[in-house]
Amino acid sequence: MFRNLFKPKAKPAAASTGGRLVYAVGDVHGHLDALDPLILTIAEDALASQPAERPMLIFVGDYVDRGPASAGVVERILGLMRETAFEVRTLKGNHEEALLQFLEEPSFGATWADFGGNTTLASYGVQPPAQRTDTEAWIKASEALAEALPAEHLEFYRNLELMIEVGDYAFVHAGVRPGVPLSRQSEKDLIWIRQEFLTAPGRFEKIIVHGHTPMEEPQVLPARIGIDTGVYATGVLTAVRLDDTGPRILQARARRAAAA
Ligand SMILES: [Mn+2]
Repeated sequence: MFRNLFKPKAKPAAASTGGRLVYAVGDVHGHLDALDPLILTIAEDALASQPAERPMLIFVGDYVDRGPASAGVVERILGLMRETAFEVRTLKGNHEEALLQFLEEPSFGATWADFGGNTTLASYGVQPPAQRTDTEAWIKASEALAEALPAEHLEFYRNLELMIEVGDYAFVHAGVRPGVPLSRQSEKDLIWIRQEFLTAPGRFEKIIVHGHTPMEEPQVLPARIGIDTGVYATGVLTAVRLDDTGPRILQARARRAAAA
């Protein structure tokens, strides 16, 4: 009779993607040499998984800056969109915001250069100014970038998403502000937030899958999954595979040594 009172608690169900097979790729930062092998690993995994529906391939942003092949990374993602193996979805990172801001406001170039913008300019064949304070040179560089950017790339940067929700998961670039509903998060928080999000106690409305703050190891936690492993410093690019059985980490290493 008492047995009913002490029934063991049902094991909590694994978080769900609504039956969908989903892959999310961390911050690529111009490292096509790590993206290519990771895409291969994901494609093999997807083939072996025999999903009922076309798998989703989500990128969490920060395609450009720091690594040597920013333009090449965007070109590769556009290629994946043209193919139909995956439903490709792309989030906006703070580095893409910086690129767009530089096109509007050339004087921002000096700031952008401080966090890796010069490598993006170079990847589009634009010579970065020799002196970071040379206003005239930044105006010329901004005009040169506008000219060098293929229309498809500009459209790509302008149409990036801020949040993608799939089942029990929400994918964003940086994180979310604790205590604010997902539907009311600000763009600034979604692409820039760090400590207030990373140290927040408890859970959010959904499990947040994010990049932006590099960690040596991917972080698979009850409240969030961090997949930025700082490829430009570690040489390791990380993705997470999600379905109704839970998360699994997939990684690839850059072929060339990581830039210092
Ligand atoms: Mn970022």
